[in-house]
Amino acid sequence: MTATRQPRRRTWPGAALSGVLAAATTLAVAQLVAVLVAPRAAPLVAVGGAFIDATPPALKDFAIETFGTNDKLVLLIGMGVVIAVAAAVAGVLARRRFWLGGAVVVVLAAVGATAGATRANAGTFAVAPSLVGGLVGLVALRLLLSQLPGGRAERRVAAADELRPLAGPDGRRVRGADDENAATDGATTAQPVGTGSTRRTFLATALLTAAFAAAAGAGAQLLSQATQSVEAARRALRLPTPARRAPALPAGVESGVEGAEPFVTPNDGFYRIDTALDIPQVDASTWSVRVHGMVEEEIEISYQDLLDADLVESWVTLTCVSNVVGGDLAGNAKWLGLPVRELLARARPTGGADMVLSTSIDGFTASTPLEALTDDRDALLAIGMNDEPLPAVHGYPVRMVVPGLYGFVSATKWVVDLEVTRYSDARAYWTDRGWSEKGPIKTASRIEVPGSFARLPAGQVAVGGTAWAQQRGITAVEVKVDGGDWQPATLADEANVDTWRQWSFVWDATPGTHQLTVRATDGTGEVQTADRVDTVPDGSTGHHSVSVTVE
Ligand SMILES: Nc1nc2c(c(=O)[nH]1)N[C@H]1C(S)=C(S)[C@@H](COP(=O)(O)O)O[C@H]1N2
Ligand SMILES: [Mo]
Repeated sequence: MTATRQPRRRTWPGAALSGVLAAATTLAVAQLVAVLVAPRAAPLVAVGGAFIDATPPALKDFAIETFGTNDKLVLLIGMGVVIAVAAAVAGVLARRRFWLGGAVVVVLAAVGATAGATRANAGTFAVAPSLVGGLVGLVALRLLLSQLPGGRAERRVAAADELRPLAGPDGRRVRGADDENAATDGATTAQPVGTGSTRRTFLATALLTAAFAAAAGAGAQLLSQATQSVEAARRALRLPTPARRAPALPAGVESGVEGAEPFVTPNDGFYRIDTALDIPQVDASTWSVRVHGMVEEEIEISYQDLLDADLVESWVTLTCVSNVVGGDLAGNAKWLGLPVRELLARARPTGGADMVLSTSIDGFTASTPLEALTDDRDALLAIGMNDEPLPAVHGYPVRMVVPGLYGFVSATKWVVDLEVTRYSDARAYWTDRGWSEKGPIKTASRIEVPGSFARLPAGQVAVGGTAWAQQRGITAVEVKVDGGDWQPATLADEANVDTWRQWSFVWDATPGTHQLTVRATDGTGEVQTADRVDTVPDGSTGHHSVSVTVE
């Protein structure tokens, strides 16, 4: 035969691009629908949330240790990459058999819908974002592929041409549908094919689809901002004057070592750890918390009840159980709230109860020993943080703060329910994921200055850091240089036993590489253990060291 074959045109990049654009359209439309009818059921957020809930403790711990407070961003980026790859594959598959690629989209949409419907407090329309998004995505995929050179529209034209001259030389009719080269194979001479669809029309369609997805995404963003009345209400709030103010901080709570962490952690620099991919938007005017379970009297109080109550202010250092030795998952703030013991005194727990299971609006739960909520420590149902209403990420409108316990067993943000119960009857979120059911804070100390691997001039060097043992207080800190003796550090003033305590140490540094190690003694006289223990299941132990080079 004399036919000059056209160079085989590669269509997979266009097909892959079609898949990715269809996925972007799906997500953007789903986002828009979510803002309108089911804010917590946007597929990325719902699937990501379900993923977080299903994450084994070791992986969660790894994520926190590796990415810290960026772990959620990393998860979202990871999901984005996975979806993009799946979408590209779906595009290429759909190019050959539409239902193959369509099936990928359908499966992804089903996963999104299932996740949306099974999140805590999922609304009636929780499946809508993923379903509508998936449908629109399928249409976009079909449309894009039809415009792909060598695609459906072109093949139709080619098929029409084919009727006239040409069966193949062997008389075989070329089946257009799934053959990349249907058009060229069908032609006996090289002729421009694809009058119905050129690279240009495909690109135009792709651009239009991208613009549509971007518009839907932007629309969702704008709409959600317009409906974020919660943040506006939060900003307009004026906190009431406390019935009991926190004592003024002693003048010497800071060690004065340059570069050390501040004694009071500013709200925007406060560590954030939670399982919430999207920050719950809780309307304070409809918020309430219910105290029930093993109580003589059920109680429900509103935000206004809290504003009207005798609130107390208290300095408390919050610490995460996932904090590694020397880590920074700890922060110190002035909290304003109602002592939980006052609520419980009204509810009157019945005999045998030993735990309060607090539940967040997003389903997170914590198991706090009843005793820690009824003794005289300032366990608070908090509404204020450093003279501001709680920031949304830190639990607005109301969270728990319990001195002496790690956050995972006590510090429930966006709290809506307190059930008085027994450890033998109920389990908390992390208890089901390999962590302990109780979490008293272990004595910890860290060197903040100098930093690890710092290079320093010889001579007097200011060493400084922080130590904490909430509820017990810190009574001594010691520093060791290399293998030498423990030497006493100077303690900064103590605010109270529930806050961390700064310390400083003047080191006469000599040239060479040195290791500085710190340890603390708590108010019971117990010296911080050197035994290195991992964070799982109930908090790390071990001494913090830094290596420095003195020149
Ligand atoms: N609703 C909710 N509250 C939560 C969590 C959570 O995942 N969800 N995490 C807890 C953990 S593990 C810690 S350490 C503290 C952290 O509080 P912060 O983010 O305000 O620092 O919140 C606690 N409260
Ligand atoms: Mo935590």
